[in-house]
Amino acid sequence: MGNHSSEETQHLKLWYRQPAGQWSDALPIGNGRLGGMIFGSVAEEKIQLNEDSIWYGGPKEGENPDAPQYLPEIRKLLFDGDVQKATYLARMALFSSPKYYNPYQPLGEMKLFFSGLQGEVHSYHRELDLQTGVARTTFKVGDTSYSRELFSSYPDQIMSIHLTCSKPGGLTFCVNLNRRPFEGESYALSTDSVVMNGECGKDGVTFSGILKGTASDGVIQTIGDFISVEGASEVTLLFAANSSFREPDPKAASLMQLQKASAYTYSELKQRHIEDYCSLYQRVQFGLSSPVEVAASIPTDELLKAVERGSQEHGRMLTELYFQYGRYLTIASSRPGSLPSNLQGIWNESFTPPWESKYTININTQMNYWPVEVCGLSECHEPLFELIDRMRIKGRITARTLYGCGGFVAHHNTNIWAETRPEGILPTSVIWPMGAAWLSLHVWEHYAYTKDEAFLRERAYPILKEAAEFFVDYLTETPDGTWVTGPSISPENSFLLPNGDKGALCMGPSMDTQIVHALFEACIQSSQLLQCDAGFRDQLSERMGKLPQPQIGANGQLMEWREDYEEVDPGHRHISHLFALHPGNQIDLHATPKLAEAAKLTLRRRLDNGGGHTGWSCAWIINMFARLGDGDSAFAYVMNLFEKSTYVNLFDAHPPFQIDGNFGATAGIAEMLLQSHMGELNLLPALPGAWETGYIKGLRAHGGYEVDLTWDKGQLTEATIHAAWDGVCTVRTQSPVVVRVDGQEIASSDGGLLTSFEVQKGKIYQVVG
Ligand code: FUC
Repeated sequence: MGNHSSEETQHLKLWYRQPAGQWSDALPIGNGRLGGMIFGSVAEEKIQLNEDSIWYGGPKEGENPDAPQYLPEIRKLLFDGDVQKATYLARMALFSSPKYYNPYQPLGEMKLFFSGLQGEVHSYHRELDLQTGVARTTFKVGDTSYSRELFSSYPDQIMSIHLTCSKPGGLTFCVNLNRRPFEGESYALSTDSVVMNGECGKDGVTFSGILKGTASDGVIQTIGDFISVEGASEVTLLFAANSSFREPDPKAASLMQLQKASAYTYSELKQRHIEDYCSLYQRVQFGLSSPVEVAASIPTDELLKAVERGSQEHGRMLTELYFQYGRYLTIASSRPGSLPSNLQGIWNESFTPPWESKYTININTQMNYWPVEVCGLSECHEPLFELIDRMRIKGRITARTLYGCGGFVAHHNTNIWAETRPEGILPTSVIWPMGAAWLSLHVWEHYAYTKDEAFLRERAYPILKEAAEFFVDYLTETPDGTWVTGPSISPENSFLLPNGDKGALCMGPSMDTQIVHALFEACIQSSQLLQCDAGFRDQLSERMGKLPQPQIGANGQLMEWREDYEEVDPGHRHISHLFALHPGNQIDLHATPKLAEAAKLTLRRRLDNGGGHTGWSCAWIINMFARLGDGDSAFAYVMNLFEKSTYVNLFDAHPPFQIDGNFGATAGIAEMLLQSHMGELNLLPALPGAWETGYIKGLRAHGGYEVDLTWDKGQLTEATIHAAWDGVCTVRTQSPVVVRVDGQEIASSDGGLLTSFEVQKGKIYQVVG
């Protein structure tokens, strides 16, 4: 995988000619744990700060103790069609107390007040360089140049701000840390450091952030709770923050990190950051033949405006940038040792953020992790696995208390404490026992991409097995002999009953059955690979045979529920019953064409009724069209996302900001170019007409493959497949190909579209169109 030269990648920056006017213009940096939003203001700079473990309040239990008593009655009412009464009872007997989780909150703000920056500012430029993970603000006052460089370092666990001025001694400013509301204290810790200590409510975490300054010359001292710098030419500020979630003494931990980081010069710290960041970021390169110099010359807000006006050429430039930005945001919000990225990644300015900025696990958290494997960021999946492992502990209690079942269960939300009880008050979302099952499929996906057998044995299989154990106990037999979930819902839609009543609670919504199917399948395959648990495997196979099959309804659509109900909102943002199409694989264009046709109609029906209006919903639709092999429609929704659901800093708009759309669309773009979920490498499965010429290098696929693709005039010119294991590789192409290794032809598709060939670990295979 060749590294592309800086001329070829100079356009991979978000940049602007003015400071951020509002939060969604500011630029995000992060090391998985410690995040900043940089405004780039000249005289009064603000960096809004986050640390991933700053959540309000402590862990809680709240499962409804009356659930087991009323569960059979609720199920019976649902089987009898009395949805209203079942819902009435479920609200009292199944919903939790307390009803809500507490929010993820900001750590605070760092503010810099500059003196002597009067005069006209010109040559202003602020940027985030995706090639290095470094943000920069530069400008001139008169003929003096100022520069500020910022990054959040994973190897050194600190945020660094480096300020320079072309005029010797030209930097005079003060800087402090603040938070509002603030239960805590801030004060000078020493002559060059200030500290902010705080706490997050009853049983919540305590935290400590420390800022330390170093100046090349001039005077540095503390005044009040400020660091004051007078007449310096070059200043480095290092910021560390920790909470009691990980560190028993957050202040000592922050001091220790600062002490270690201070042993390096600024340029060493920067080098260490760039090396670490590039080791992940540089694995994938992507180009759609945009003229690089032109792309580099257009500020990001203007690029977005050009796309909003419908320019496809600008759309291609933005697609390249947006795709790599999605990868950047993954690296910046999810690294081993951090929490998984939440509804806002790690970037949140509000003490009462939308949906508490938590983990919503009926689509959103899963979507955050769709791009990681295929986009070469497998390690960034780890925080999610760590959360799932912790959810097993609470999830066992929820399974037993609420349903009298073994295994572990979670509902549609979780939080820093890995809680699993039903959360919220809306009957359209609360009672949905599928959160753990869906999340568990991520460990299986990680195995599919890496073929890491130790991971399968030690991490993945125990999670999959325990998730499946719940359903062995929990599924209920219907009068027609199939086994279903319930009470549950189809997130977060409701249906119309023949008598005109509305309902959401039901038995056996289609999505649930599809998730159980995928979970049992993963568990069966894992136990075969590991040669263990034959008895349990047979039990799962037997149950799997009795799960309801996907049904086609009166409108030719896939049925969302067991009955062919009308939807209350036919354009609903969730298209849950297409789980089997994406991210599942029970429905496939080639393997199950009739169901794929029904899936297409289902999608069309949703869209004709206004679907896809939230950022994440639009992003899911890109992936679904990609699975249906419809590149032009997938492309239309990429453009739709840019036009309707993208802020100036390219954050996804639900609205407001929700990061899932960034990640979902990044995955969708990859899905248009490479798919491997059916055990074959499907090359350019949904290439849109608008992406006539291009390349992508370093994508990963099931089976441990690394794949580079180039295409021209809409046709594959060459695919390079790096095999990580011995085996048989099957490629699916849009037209016949030949396969070569070491210059020798070893296979050809003989006019067909599937080509199989033996591969050896470490060898590189050329597939030529
Ligand atoms: C689900 C979605 C909403 C939102 C929220 C965080 O409830 O239906 O659109 O994304 O999660």
